[in-house]
Amino acid sequence: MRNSVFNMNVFKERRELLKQKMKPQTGLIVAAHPEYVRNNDVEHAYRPDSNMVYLCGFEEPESVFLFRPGHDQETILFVREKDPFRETWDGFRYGVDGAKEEFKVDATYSIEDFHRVCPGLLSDLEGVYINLFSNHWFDSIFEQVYMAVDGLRGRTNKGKLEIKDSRTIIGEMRLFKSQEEISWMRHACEISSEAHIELMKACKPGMNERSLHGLFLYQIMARGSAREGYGSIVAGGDGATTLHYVFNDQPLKEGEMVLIDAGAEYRYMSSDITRTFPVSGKFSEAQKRVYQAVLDLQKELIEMVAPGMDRSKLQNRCVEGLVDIMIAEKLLKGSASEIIESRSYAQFYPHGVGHWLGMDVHDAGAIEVNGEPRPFEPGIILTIEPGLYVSRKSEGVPEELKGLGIRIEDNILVTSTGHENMTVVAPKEVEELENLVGVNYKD
Ligand SMILES: [Mn+2]
Repeated sequence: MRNSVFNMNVFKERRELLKQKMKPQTGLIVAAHPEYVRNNDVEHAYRPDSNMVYLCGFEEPESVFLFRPGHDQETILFVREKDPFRETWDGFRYGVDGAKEEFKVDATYSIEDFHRVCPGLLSDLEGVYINLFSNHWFDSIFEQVYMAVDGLRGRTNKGKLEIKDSRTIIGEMRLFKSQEEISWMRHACEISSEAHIELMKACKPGMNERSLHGLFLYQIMARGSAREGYGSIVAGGDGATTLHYVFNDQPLKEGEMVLIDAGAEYRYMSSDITRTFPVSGKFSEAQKRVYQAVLDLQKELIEMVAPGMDRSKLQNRCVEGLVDIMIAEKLLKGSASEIIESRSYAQFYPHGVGHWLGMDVHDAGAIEVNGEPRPFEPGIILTIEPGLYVSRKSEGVPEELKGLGIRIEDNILVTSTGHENMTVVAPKEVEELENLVGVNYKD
């Protein structure tokens, strides 16, 4: 037997809120996504679907949760059956009875019976919220159910079961974090920040990027994190100018900077921190000048975060600030307005100022409402991450800036009075970094 890390009241409260957002006479389905083969008979480590975990906390593959407000059986889980043979190999399964007991739902069935049982549970509804076309396993089992529902309704003069998008309605909920979710995120941010500090202390020229990645995993897992929230980026020198650098396998060189974009997941809340610092612990003049300019801008952007602010205003200020740096550093010629108009800045800054943060690193929730940028409200968590990237291949740029990639990223909670920087523990000032980097090797 395994016990869930969650108190089941969390899911009950979330479902009560969801109920108020659903149209009358509708149901909602979330499904586990499938396992993926890594090689031969080995699968990739399984990380459950965020919406599935959000609404019922069930973490096994081959499971479906059905929510039918107003019915006697309101909460229903379809799960894998107990299987002593498979459990000997792959580990514990709750099974039909265990899932009902532990996850406090009204009814559970074997997933093998989904196509037989589910049609009857949907046939009297007007519509169902569902996420189709992103989960081939679920799409294939739902197709049969949908046809069977049609058959049942044909005899009752009911029209077709209306299909609605579940991601929108759940995304609206996930965007606003509860006090408990904020406390889990705070923990994810704290342990990630502490891990970044340990990486700074352990960094030295000649070390491989992979060593720092491994150290990050050790530091967060030793602090209770289940896994990284996304594939960590450890990119020395020119590697940092590739935005989603995935190789993490090059030696770190004296004189270069290293960019580390890594965050821990705790209770399914993911932190997302980026720090950039000199491999040797000492900034060159050019590195220091550009870094300080990006840092000043990042701090200014964080100060702007408050209720009523929106991502579009932050993005505009971010672009303006970075374009000023690009002109001062002779990366681009011309006036700021021409550069912004032509978007020529995008070769050195091709991404956004930040994104929602939560169970997914790029979290659910619309960034626009009725065609307008969504004003920030308390309980939203977002990243602020300006960056400047000068590839070695860039032409017509100062030699001293070639191969320089800088991004500084913090995780910001919108509060009723302004904001809270949840990753403030991770150092980013020039002097702090110079004092910390490589300190493990100093007497
Ligand atoms: Mn990010």
